[in-house]
Amino acid sequence: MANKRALIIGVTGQDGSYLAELLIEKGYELHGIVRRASTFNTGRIDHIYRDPHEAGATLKLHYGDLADGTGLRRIIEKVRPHEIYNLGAQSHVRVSFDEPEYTADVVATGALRLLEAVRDHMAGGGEAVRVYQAGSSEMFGSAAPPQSEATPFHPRSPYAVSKLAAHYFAINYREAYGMFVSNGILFNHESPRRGETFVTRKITRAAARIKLGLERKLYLGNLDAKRDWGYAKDYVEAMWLMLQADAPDDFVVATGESYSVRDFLGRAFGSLDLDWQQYVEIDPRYFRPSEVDHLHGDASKAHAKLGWKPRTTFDELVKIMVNYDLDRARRDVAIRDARLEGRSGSERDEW
Ligand code: NAP
Ligand code: G4F
Repeated sequence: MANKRALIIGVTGQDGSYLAELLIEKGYELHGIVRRASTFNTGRIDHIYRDPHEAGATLKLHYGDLADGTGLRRIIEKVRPHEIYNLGAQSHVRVSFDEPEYTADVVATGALRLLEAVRDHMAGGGEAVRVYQAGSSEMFGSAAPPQSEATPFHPRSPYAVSKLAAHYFAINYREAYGMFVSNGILFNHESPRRGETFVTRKITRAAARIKLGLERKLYLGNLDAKRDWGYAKDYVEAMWLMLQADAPDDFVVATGESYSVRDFLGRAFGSLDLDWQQYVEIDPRYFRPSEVDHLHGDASKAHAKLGWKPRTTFDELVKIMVNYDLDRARRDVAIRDARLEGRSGSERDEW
């Protein structure tokens, strides 16, 4: 493994950060693509990043964007990766209804830009590159559960349509050019690093803050939707396994259990001895123009061919997330109290 180089697009995201930890542990020379932002956006990988001037730096970062094909090509020429994990995306389904063109550009055309860059790199004499394409259970949309690799797709959002285009670009580049491109069709996976506007993290964060008196209400949309929720740390192992297989293929990655948003609320608030019904209100702005009602994956192919299985149960996942958010909320309370120290009574009331 000593000389294997990997490039992660989307290294600053939830999955990118767990995959980075896994690949470093496996001894890869690891490179990541970071989007330019006006503030630091590397919070999820700060713990593994070292200043490149320091000895032993294991993760090298490059500015790049899936909207910028030329930049992607330059990075690939420079890094000469053996494996590329394309995790970059505008990944929020509700937002994709507000920004459909941008979502399609980054998610669908971005994947195409990457495949073209890899194709040209190899045609120009570069070593063979294996590509992982981050597909989504959203592509199944309204298809009846349980969903497997054999289930016909019926996407229900601009995000899902874009992911499906990327999925078929990957298959086409496999068939047309013999490239090693594997599609992971991952069902929802969560963690304490999940973005705060996805429903699970929104719930665990709010439950913890309500418990400590930092917030009073949580506004949500459709509580009836059912999802097959797993733990992100388990799922990045499946990504890696796909690129170690003898041949490229498509794999569903899921737990095989599904729960409603209402179930998640009950577990998260219940674990803090709170009754969620006293705190949750419905705000129609969180409804989607077209919803995905029920995702429930069948990952038997990944189990049989990759030896992959989820390790973390639904209850363990909820507990991991609630405990993390409770610690964060305690820290916020401590910071608030430190600020209040020394203020007069009326100043405290204003705060
Ligand atoms: P995430 O936390 O939203 O991370 C997305 C990553 O993509 C971030 O690093 C983000 O950078 C980066 N990115 C956004 N726009 C980009 C652009 N134009 N060019 C390059 N990078 C860009 O998502 P995640 O949950 O880790 O998911 C990883 C991938 O799997 C995504 O493609 C997602 O659509 C897909 N997926 C996720 C799930 C799930 O349940 N988590 C399930 C199925 C599929 P910033 O940090 O700067 O925003
Ligand atoms: O947490 P969500 O926003 O995740 P969603 O839409 O299932 O998408 C996630 O999983 C996909 C895999 O299937 C990924 F491809 C995608 O990138 C992303 O990671 O919403 C889950 C459910 C939905 O049915 C939504 O309508 O929760 C419902 N929901 C109810 N109230 C809410 C809310 N979702 C959000 N984000 N915010 C709410 O207030």
